[in-house]
Amino acid sequence: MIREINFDGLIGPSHNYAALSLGNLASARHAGATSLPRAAALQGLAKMRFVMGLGLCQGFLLPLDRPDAHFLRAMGFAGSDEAVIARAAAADPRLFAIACSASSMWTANAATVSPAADTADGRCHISAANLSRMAHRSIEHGQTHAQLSLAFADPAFAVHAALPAAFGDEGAANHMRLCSAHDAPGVEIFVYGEEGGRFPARQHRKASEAIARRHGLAPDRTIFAAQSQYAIDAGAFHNDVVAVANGHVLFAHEQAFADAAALKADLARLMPDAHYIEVPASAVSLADAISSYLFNSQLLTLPDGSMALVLPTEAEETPSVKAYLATVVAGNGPISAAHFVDVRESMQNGGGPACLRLRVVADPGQVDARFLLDDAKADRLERLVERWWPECIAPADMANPDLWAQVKTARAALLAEVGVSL
Ligand code: SUG
Repeated sequence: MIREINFDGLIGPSHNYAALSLGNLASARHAGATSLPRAAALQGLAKMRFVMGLGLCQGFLLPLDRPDAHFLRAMGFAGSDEAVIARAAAADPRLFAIACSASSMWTANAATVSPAADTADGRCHISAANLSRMAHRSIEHGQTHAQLSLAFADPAFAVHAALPAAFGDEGAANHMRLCSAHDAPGVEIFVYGEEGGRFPARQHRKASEAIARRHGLAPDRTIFAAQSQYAIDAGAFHNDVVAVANGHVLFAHEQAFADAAALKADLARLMPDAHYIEVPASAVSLADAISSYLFNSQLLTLPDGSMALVLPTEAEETPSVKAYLATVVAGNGPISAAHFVDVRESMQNGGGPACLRLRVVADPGQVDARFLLDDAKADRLERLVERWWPECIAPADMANPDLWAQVKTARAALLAEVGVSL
């Protein structure tokens, strides 16, 4: 049966705070902080369990090989992997941090997914994202593409390599889909940024257009909408920081889009029963929306047909957001529950519940079962994380070769447990 499967990024053992993402305020604020990779991965697994517990299908993607010795070799360091790592760590700590990032945990940036019901050839199309605007993220797509090709090897899927780097593409974080049911044809909305503001605009309109073309989407069911410069300048480095869609609902901040009126009109024309829930700045300021990650929540259709939000605990701790959510849940609108999960380690790098998952609408029977989760596997993964993941990484640890040996061993143990070689 076709259903929505959330593929969360299993948080890798190299998770650290290196302030690598210009325009991502949480990442900048945690420069120099000590990370807790073991706690981070356990928080991520607890979220996956929670969503499974709501009766939904859950998958996961594996962390990439870090430090990335191929990248360091390309940057001129020579020798064995150990030598390359030691030399880069000593010569250029900032460059080395790029090679170490666990940023592939945010699988909303791994790819853009167009379900089979939307595409010309009736296959589910998945395009790895080039993430070319941030150096540490631009080195993800090769390994990500290889992993997606393995997980979605069935002919029901068409997995594409990333677009040329000249056109920044950040994957599903800048893509929304509205539909009457997950397996019915939908309206796909591609949200892009325009240069000229305080921070880099990460999603290029031409990249969005290329994805829509290669996925074979019908032009009359596809919308391209610009992010508001105001939102990017305020720290909405991806659209999913200020908007989220599911089923016939689009939940967005009033200041998310350059031309919200045009988006509403397009949507009303293409999907008359769409429900646009716009949160006014008078109820929740853009600053509160961004610091709490109200919109970086998972908006889920539960097995009984109702809709629930899975939000970060930071949303509950922000008075304006808490008050707003109480009215949403109490009202007669489509969202009837709000649940809070602790993903603080990821949040401190600007990644909320929605960043940590890639939605794929498909028949779970056509997905490689090694990438699907059940309670027994979650138990095993938790034991493995407890055993192998470093407890903490402080800035001074980044030059310690023993840490990187442990990180490599931890990932190897995970791949062996899951039975995947990548
Ligand atoms: O690309 N943070 C990520 C957060 C990605 C959030 N994803 C979505 N919104 N979908 C980013 O900015 C910080 C890494 C560091 O600073 O160490 C980082 O890459």
